[in-house]
Amino acid sequence: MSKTIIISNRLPLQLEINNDSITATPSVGGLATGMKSVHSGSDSIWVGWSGLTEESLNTENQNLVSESLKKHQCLGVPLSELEIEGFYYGFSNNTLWPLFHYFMEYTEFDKENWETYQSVNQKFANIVLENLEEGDTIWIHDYQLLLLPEMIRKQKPNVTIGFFLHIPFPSYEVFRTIPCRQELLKGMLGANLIGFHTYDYERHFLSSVQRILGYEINFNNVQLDNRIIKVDSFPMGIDYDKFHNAAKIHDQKEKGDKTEIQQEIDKHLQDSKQTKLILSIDRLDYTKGIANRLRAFEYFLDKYPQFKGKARLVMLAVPSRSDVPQYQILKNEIDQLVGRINGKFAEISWTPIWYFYRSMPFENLIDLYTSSEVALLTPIRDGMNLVAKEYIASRVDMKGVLILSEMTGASKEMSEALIINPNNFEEIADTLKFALEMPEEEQIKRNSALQKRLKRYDVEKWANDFMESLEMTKTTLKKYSLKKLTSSVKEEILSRFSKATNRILYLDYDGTLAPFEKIPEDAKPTQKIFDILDKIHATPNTKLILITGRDKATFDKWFSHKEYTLITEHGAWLKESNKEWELLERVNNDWFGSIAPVLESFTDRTPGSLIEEKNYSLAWHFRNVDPDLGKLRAMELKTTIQHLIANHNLEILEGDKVLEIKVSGIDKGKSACKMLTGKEYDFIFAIGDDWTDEFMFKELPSSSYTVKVGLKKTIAKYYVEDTHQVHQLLKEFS
Ligand code: GDG
Repeated sequence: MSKTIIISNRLPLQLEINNDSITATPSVGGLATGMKSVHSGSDSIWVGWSGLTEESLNTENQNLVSESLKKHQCLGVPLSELEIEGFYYGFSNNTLWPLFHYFMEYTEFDKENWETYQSVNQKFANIVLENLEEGDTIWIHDYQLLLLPEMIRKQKPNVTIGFFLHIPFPSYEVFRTIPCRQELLKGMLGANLIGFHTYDYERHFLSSVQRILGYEINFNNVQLDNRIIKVDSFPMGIDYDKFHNAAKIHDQKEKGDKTEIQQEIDKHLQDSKQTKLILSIDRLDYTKGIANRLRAFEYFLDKYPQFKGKARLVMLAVPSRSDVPQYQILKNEIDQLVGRINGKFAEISWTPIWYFYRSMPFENLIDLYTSSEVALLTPIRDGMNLVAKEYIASRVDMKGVLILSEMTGASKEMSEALIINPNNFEEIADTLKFALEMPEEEQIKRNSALQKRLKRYDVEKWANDFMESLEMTKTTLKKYSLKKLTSSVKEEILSRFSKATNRILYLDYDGTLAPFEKIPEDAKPTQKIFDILDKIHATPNTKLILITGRDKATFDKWFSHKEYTLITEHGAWLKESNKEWELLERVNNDWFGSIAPVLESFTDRTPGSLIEEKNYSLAWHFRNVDPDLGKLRAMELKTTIQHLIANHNLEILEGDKVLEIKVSGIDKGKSACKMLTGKEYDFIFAIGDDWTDEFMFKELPSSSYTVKVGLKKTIAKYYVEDTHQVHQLLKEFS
């Protein structure tokens, strides 16, 4: 039976060794809860690190750990202290975490850590591969495992892999600074589906893929030669019912059943009934903007002194990654700030900040959520921020005001909250005042809309949506695999070829016989290409035609010493074996004078673009232009030229990163068909990669074998992946 393999850095369990026994407690975090619907029954395993290093376990313990993990359908990836140091603290948290959160000044690139990151990802891959069976689906989580999708795909090309990034994906300008940018992107692109929390992260990722790897993007799909990768946003939700129901129970508790913290809070509120609580909860992390929040609170008390004694900041900072130096520095900074602000404002009956540096049990979290009139969450950057959602879900009476940083993923969905810029103290202070004074009806109105959305798109819905989307990628693949030139189709074509008495083959050049180069002149035919073509040409009763959009002069230079038939400029020129060039169509170029200046002005304004002047057409190439600018300018150019060409008998042909203006009525389809007159061919074959080759596929007789290079939309009967596969196929013809 096929299963789902979930993979994350840490397993969703807390292990504890007591003498010779191990206790495993399931984690209660958002991810573990969300994946419950996916990780249930016997058809799923979860692969990850147990949290115990190899050094902390003897052989006996190791077996106990494995057994205990197995009971929870988990599989451990054993990691040593050194590996945790380089992979987790090093590359994941000292390089990727700060970079992806725009803290470039904290980003260190250490070659050894990068090597450990690669080898640990490979370790994960090996364990997954050992346990992978036909039909299994894989879901990989987060920034610690960016290389894993590709590592698995290399060994199992057809497996279905989903990848979800829980943190932001930074803009291209930031991402490009990391030396191993190509490896990271390629690693992620091993997946079939890549998910982010927001559309912004999605478009940043796509922009990096396009600019760094030069891959084609179609809407939200990355187009590779042999695969299409879907990229989409899935804003992660919370276990709404868990928080809402816990808050309901909390509100009904008798005094004696209340937690110690709640009793303390109640006591303080009784003493100072007018004091409102402003809540702040985060892991202690520089991305969460805790220090700024404290400074902004100080600014608020200075600006609006009437709130002294009337508002209190309750700040829970959960210890995190305390082995990383930046976190130790931050801890000291916060300790000092809290001390200074409390010292500055404290009165006998009131201290402005209650500060907890620890992790609290779930029921205390509910105490804080339900007791605080305001939640002040001001991350500098945050992938999503689940605390914001949990606060709203816990407000059973629908009162309470959420102030949320616009730099969180959650702010994109929670527009009824008060959205602030975490760097603007003026705005934070004014918003705090506004929140503390907000009428209850308005609070209820805002929160009811928020709650409705959080309840509907909860974490289970999120996980199921992702899995459904991943499932759908299989259908897309199937659609393409129907046209794939399989070995049986290949055999059929070859057998028809050898049995035929009169054969004709049309071969496109750029992107088909030769891969694209930055400068068109660099795509010269290699000896390998000549060898393949020579052999086909030497086969009796076989007409070999190279058919191209290129200009006559280039093909003349490259191929006139051979006897192949050449058709250039989409069919304007023909050169039969051992004959002179002849004009196939009556064309002129007296229109160049009115169109060329327009193309020149576009070239001047578009770095990287170039004009190619052919005998009877003008081509504007934008392969080396910034991809977005290229598309934009091409659109602009089309519109500008449209009314100019109306006066001449011209048309615009859109090729792969090129716009060509030429006399209308000339295309590869028409010229290919002309070559069929006067002779009966019982084997017709055409191959090409580009939009202009579609004319050929369309016009040639339906019995022809038509083949597209690359997984693009086509009317050809079959496709092959790349020029390498073209060569393989053509070699077999000879
Ligand atoms: C990463 C991304 C993204 C906090 N203190 C205690 C406690 N918590 C729980 C909260 C919440 C979770 O921890 C924190 O989640 P966040 O989303 O706020 O932040 P990260 O840990 O940084 O998570 C983030 C998330 O992944 C999911 O994709 O939203 O942007 O950085 O659930 O309730 N839980 C308990 N005691 C505490 O003291 N029990």
